[in-house]
Amino acid sequence: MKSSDLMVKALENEGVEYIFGIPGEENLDFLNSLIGSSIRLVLTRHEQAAGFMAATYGRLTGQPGVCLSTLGPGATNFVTAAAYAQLGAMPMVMLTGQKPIKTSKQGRFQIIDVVDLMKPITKYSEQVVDGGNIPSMVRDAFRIAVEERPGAVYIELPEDIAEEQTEASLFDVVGCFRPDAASESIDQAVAMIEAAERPLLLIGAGANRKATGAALREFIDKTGIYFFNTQMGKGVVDERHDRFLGTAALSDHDFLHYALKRADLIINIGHDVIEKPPFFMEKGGKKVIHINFFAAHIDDVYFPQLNVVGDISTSVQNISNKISMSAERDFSYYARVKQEVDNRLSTYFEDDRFPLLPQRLVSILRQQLTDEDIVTLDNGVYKIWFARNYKCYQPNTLLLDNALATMGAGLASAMAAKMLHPERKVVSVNGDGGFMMNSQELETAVRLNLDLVIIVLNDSAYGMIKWKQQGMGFEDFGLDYNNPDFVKYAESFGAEGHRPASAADFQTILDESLNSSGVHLIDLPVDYSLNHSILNVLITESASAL
Ligand SMILES: Cc1ncc(C[n+]2csc(CCOP(=O)(O)OP(=O)(O)O)c2C)c(N)n1
Ligand SMILES: [Mg+2]
Repeated sequence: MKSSDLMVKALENEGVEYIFGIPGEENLDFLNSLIGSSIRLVLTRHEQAAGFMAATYGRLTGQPGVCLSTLGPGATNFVTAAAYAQLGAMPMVMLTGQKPIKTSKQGRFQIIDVVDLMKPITKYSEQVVDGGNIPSMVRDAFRIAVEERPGAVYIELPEDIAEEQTEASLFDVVGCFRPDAASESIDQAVAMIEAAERPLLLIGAGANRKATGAALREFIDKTGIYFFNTQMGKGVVDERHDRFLGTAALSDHDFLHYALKRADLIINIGHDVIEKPPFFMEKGGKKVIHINFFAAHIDDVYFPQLNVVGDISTSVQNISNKISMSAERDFSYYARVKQEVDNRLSTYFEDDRFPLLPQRLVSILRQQLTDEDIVTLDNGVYKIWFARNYKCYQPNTLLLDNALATMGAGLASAMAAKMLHPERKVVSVNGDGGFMMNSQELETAVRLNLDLVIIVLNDSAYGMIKWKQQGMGFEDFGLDYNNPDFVKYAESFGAEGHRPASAADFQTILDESLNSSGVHLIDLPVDYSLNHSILNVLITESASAL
């Protein structure tokens, strides 16, 4: 068999459904081998978007998403997506071509050492030097990509190897059960929780990777312990729960941080320090139990006293079964924090000023979407408003990146989410800056016949950095730009463009867009004038007074 045929068979063997990417001349044998395959090739208009789509596929399914590019320039365009998958713990396999490795025909034209380039930002980076190695390399790459902590892997298939014949045959895909935590660690966790006076539960990204919600809910209901989450841990437990304290979106001085100051123990489920830390440990301060698939990575701000390493859901179940919260605990401070947070989060939910406040956008979306519908975010200051104010009712229904926190991934992640969940509504919320970084994918979305609503928050600026600039007392400088006419821009791709003129108008347009087919872009003027006064000033003042 031709080695490129074997590569396609090996990917089919792994259950691959889609390959996202842009082939180059060096992938032409592989491309030809894809003819007649069950794998669907999804062409994008930039490799970065293909990488983001593959990573999101991995994030939502737990199985690696696969992306393809040519050598040199195509491969370098994967770099940001590789970092996104690697930091965000999303299983992803990148496959690129390379010039022939046995004989050189074109000198060093387009050749860079991609295997070395990818090493620091992947879990595995190798070149295929013989077609006979394809079965073991592919099997191993997929195993490594999904193994906790999941991430990006890279395989380079040079064009002379791709066209070679090979006798090799595939290996069966043999899964494995995740090990359970040792019972000693469960006993120690139970003892620490029982001895704590004001424990708090934190839910992080790791808890969103596997089904852990039911076990966690049972634990919370049984113990009455209050919980909060990180941005990537949103939705694991329904945020309408009466013990939910909120999402850690700001770095400090939010209500949550004051609640955290009172806690003597944090039970940390699935958070690791790659996601922006929701709290900082101090020597001699509160204790932390780290419950995750792997032991804690130690950092100056994170050095837990106990590791409970194993399947998260089973660990939580086992702790629930053994724990008895017999002593009376005074959770009244947490109850007050919850009351205050809930009141404040909804302050501007009905405010109809236009341009629209981000708080109002959050409330309109929450009203118009069902429990399962998905919102994806790019990176900008609205991410803080969504993380704090948008309540998730189900896991992975607010997809945001709080690990690499790159701009430009929002639209691609929405496209992948819609492909995987055609029955759900998907809304992609972007800043005008982040949207323009990969807006060419409007063509891909239209070509794929996706039903998508894309909201572009128009402030003609890199608003997030403006907000930071103001917070640091600097002069307003250097962050404004002009936008294209987004309505015409959308229309030129064959999408529908809308420009609301009032809050009511926006609600009508959103409703109509959600309930009709095709790609809808809504150019939404946004009012960021309260960002500084609320996020930097008001919250700090009122939270410290509580
Ligand atoms: C690729 C990349 N470049 C730069 C940044 C730094 N950065 C973070 S948010 C931001 C501005 C975002 O502007 P926009 O998308 O318009 O959102 P806004 O905050 O204005 O709503 C910048 C430059 C980043 N996170 N990623
Ligand atoms: Mg902006």
